[in-house]
Amino acid sequence: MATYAIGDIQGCYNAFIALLNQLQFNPKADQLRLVGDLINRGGGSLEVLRWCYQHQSCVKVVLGNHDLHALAVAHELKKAHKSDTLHAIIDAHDGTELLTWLRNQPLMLVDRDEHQNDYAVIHAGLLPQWSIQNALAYAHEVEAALQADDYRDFLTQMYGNTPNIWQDDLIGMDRLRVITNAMTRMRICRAGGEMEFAFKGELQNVPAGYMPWFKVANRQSQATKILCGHWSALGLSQHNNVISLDTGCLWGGQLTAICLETAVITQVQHDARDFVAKPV
Ligand SMILES: [Mn+2]
Repeated sequence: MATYAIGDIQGCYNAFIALLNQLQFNPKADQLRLVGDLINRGGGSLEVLRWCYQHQSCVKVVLGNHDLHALAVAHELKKAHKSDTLHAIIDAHDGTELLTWLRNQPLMLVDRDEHQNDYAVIHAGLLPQWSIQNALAYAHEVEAALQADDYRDFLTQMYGNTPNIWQDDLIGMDRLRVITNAMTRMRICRAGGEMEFAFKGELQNVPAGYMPWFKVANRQSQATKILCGHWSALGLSQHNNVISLDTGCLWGGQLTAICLETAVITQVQHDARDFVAKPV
């Protein structure tokens, strides 16, 4: 029995299956944790989503920015980007069922591996002021909005970069947007937790005054192992008790898994069949 966490798949279904084969993943005995951005940009988004839906007994996922974007596009609340590959899901006979399942997934997981060690999973990051327990409660606030009857209002208003800093007394959509942006989009912030969203580059090019979110001194969540993705230019990174697993499979890199019980890393190369030809 083993628990594996896998980085951003983004619709790279062939690479995903190759990685499961490499792991000799056994759905009856092993467990999988996916760090979000299951779909979009890669050509196999529908197949990845179906696999997760059909393997709910052995896989838990958290939502990434591309997963939330897919929900907004599917409900015609946001226009698709040129590089989006969501039509196959939206047009599928089981598309509504799959997207309803996706909308009911969490933003954050806190769980215990087979060796009884606690770990947390998020797509992007946690703000320095947030303890694991507080962050989990904040994630639940967004999940409640996603699962409410008026979830379309949330999907419409979640876009935007402000406010860029947390305050305990934030209310309404401002509060939900800060939580969503930190957990699904943040890569870097200032020491005080002010987020910046434009930077997507490599570690050595982080703008002055900013740092990776996991390197902020006295981060309140630092005692818990955290698994995340989202920052492909960072590559596989294990610092400050944070394991970042997005190794840019979609961009010609690898898809990466870590076994939580043994810390063994397994990687497969991207599969060109997952890439969608650019429109001429
Ligand atoms: Mn992402």
